[in-house]
Amino acid sequence: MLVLLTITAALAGTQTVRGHQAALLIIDVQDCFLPRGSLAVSDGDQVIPVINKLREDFKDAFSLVVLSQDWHCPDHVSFASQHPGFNPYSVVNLTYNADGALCHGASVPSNFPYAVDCSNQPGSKLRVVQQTLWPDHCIRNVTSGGTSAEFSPLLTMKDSDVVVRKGYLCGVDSYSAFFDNGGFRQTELNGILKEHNIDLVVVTGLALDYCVYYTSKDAHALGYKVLTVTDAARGVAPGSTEAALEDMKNIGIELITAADLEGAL
Ligand code: VGL
Ligand code: ZN
Repeated sequence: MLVLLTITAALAGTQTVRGHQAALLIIDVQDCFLPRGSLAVSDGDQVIPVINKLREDFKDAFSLVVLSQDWHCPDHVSFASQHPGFNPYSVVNLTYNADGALCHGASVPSNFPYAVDCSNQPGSKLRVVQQTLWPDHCIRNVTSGGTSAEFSPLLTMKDSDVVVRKGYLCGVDSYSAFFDNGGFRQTELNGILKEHNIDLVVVTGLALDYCVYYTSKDAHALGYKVLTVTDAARGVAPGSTEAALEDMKNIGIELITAADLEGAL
């Protein structure tokens, strides 16, 4: 009897999200993606109050809050500025060797830093990855101006939050907070979620058609239940945002609004 009472008391102040161990993932809510940022997402700042309210309303339900941070070298391979003759938003093919090193190629001239000569490697060992070229953005340790990688000062942050950086290798991009775009290496995110016995992730942030999309997809592929909160996210472009939403829905990722999640309590 006493045992039962104790358990009931311990559970009284604890919420869950639909009975799961839940983590809130806040993707890339950084100055570079916000108004005045060098890769500003339209209305990107409107996600901030929605995310702040979610974490406040669910503070007993999220056992973990993770913020991802796009964290690029000043001469990152995803920057159009590094590819002479190519403009932002054009798409190039990047080739990687079996070790995940960037190879010299059409848009990667021989003087490109940190690229290697792969001409003596068998083609079967090489991997081609499509890369959209972006304006310079989210440069590591830059704390002011358009390319600042800082989190928005308006975003609620707590000491217990975990920050996961991505895109920090100069020669490969990383949209997902789990893996780089070539699938060569993973961040610490999956390990952290496992340590906390998380089985459900609620995904929010920027940009809906890139980092939110690929993070949601990888989380789903890794076996997590995934709820992506559409009004706590914004896309870079309408066409790719529609396509991302459609793909997530087809895969079995649940697209919800913040109000739907409130209804789950
Ligand atoms: C992102 C493009 C380039 C994102 C990051 O956070 O969605 N998009 N780098
Ligand atoms: Zn980036």
